[in-house]
Amino acid sequence: MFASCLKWVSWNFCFVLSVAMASGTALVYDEEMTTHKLLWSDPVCDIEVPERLSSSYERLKYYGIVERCVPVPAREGSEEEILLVHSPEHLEVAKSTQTMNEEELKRVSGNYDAFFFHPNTYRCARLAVGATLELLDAVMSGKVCNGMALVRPPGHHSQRNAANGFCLFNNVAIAAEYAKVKYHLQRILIVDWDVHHGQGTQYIFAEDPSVLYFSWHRYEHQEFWPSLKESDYDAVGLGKGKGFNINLPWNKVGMGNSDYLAAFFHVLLPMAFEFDPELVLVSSGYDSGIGDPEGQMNATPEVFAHLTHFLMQLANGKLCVILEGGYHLKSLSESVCMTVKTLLGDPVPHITGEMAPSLSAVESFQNVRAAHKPYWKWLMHEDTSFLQNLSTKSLLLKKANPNPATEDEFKITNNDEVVKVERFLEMHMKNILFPVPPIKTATTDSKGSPHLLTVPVHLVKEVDQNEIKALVSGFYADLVKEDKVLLSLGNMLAVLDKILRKEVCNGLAESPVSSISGAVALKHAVQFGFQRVLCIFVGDMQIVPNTEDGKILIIHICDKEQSGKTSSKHYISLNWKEDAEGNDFFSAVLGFILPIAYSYQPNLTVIAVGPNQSLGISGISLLFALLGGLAESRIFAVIKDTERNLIQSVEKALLGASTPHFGIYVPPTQEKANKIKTLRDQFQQEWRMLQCSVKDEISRN
Ligand code: X5A
Ligand code: ZN
Repeated sequence: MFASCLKWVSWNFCFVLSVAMASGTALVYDEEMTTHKLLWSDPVCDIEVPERLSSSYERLKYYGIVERCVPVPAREGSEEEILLVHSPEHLEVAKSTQTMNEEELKRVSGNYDAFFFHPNTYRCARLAVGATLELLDAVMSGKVCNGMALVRPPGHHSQRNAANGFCLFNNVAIAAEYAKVKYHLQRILIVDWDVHHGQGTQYIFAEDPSVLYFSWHRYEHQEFWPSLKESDYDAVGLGKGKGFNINLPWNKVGMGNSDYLAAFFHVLLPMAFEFDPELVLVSSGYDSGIGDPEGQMNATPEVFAHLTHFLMQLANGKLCVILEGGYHLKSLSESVCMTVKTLLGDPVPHITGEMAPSLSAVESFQNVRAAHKPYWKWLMHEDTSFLQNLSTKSLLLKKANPNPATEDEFKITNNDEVVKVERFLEMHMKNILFPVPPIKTATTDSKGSPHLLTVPVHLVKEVDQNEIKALVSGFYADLVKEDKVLLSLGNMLAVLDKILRKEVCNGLAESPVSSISGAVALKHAVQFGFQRVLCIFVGDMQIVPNTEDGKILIIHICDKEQSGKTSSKHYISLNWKEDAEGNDFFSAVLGFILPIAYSYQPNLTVIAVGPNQSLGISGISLLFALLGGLAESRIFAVIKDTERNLIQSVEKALLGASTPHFGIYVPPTQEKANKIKTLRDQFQQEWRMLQCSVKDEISRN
């Protein structure tokens, strides 16, 4: 009976939107870049093979992704463009290799740490530069919103006057300089998620405050290549560039999805939002992914969908992803596909693995946060009193487990390992990929008032109120006496059902009684069979559903202390009143809400707003943007019907039609910073993604 009722309601009230992303995703690829190859035997360089490019592109074709992208042809970067970063001498050496024989090529290659020349290397490297700049132009001109360039040779190790680590010209660094000159950009963020430190990029921008460079990298207390002391967390930049170089060293191998996500929550994203870039460039190496012989990390391909999704919330969506490393062909190509799918606006797959960062990762977060405290407002109130002298790197933090397989042992098992991971990934991708609902967003409009992007729909009077009553009376019988309430609940359930049945990805219901609607929605989703429903409730809650069985997790954001209801693992109250001048909610979302949400791993997210909400449009938009990667992007908005502007803004965000503006960044006051810290301390044993410092461990040991 309920089902038929809902169906009936949905036919009448529910209308559905399918608007494509405003501007699309560029893909830059040129097969010629596969001609650069190693001509002699060299165990250091033999992993950088042409198949890295061709297998990535083949996989994109296999998933039908290529045809969904805007093809952008590569071109050769000009000498002038290369000279934006490199010395004339370096350019001349590179140019001179075009006519060399193998013996000469080998000799020149030997002048560098881990590089090989082929007669067509110079041409490929110029194509790599030009491909990157074409991508940048496509994004900056508004032809597309974002995009990826598949290039070889990679760039981030390359320095003003030297090739290094398979890199000849620094594609991403050239792009940043080019963007400064051509588009007068003043704030560019480079995110280097390659597993190696892009020391070339660090050197180039060390003194430049207009380029914020973030790199995480396998470090192992300086034992891992390129084994530089300046790859550690205390290299923060030089001169005017102090604070604009962020190094997050990984001191153990085996870092996984939760470590990478926690690094974004507790290190990169707060700085990135405070920096407020006009453009984001990704030095996109996938050697940080599972199976890679260089990285020895454990992150699975879908983590790159999440990372990409987060970066898409910056710089009004202007995001250019440029390939760097990645040497396990299957891991590389699946991860590339995850990245481009996300750029296209597809729902983000569920992240797998236990959501708890490792102790070693948390040590690194703590160190880099302490090192950057002088330069970033969001860290102003960071408690670093417990730290030993930062310049003498604590012995406590030194490698505890001297148990690495020897190089030889590793090489023997290497091939088995590659095949093992291939098989694992074959299964894994089948498990996490799911059919994208043909329609992105469902919504209703109880008033029939025109929306910016929606067609007005009027309520049909002949709704069978008794049927809706029967449905909701199972929940809160006394609240459904009014017809108006009843109708809005019927509407809400119609949209929710479309989401639960996976006919649409997300949805929005406006309601005169959003608090009741929210509560009914939670109950209904659980009854439908959803095991973990995350609810962010903004405003006064009239009904707090029972959360004891863990099937619902409520984070309640309200103005004043709720009387009677104390926080528990599954009901968390966050008293937060928005700042009048701008948005100071970043620290709460990144440092608290997001880590809890990822620890919980919901299969549905409900965001309910009103009445008396203590956040404005900017803060609420931030919630939608950052929580949108959870629950396969299954997100349901229930909003008080009088909030016209908010409804329009959320609708656009759900459709992916625009990146909402989050307002001027305001750092948290001491009081608010303390509030977050206290809550983190209170909940970090239960919701482990909250962990960003290890002082407890240190004092305990
Ligand atoms: C781009 C990149 C790695 C060089 C490793 C040399 N380079 N041992 O991943
Ligand atoms: Zn690398």
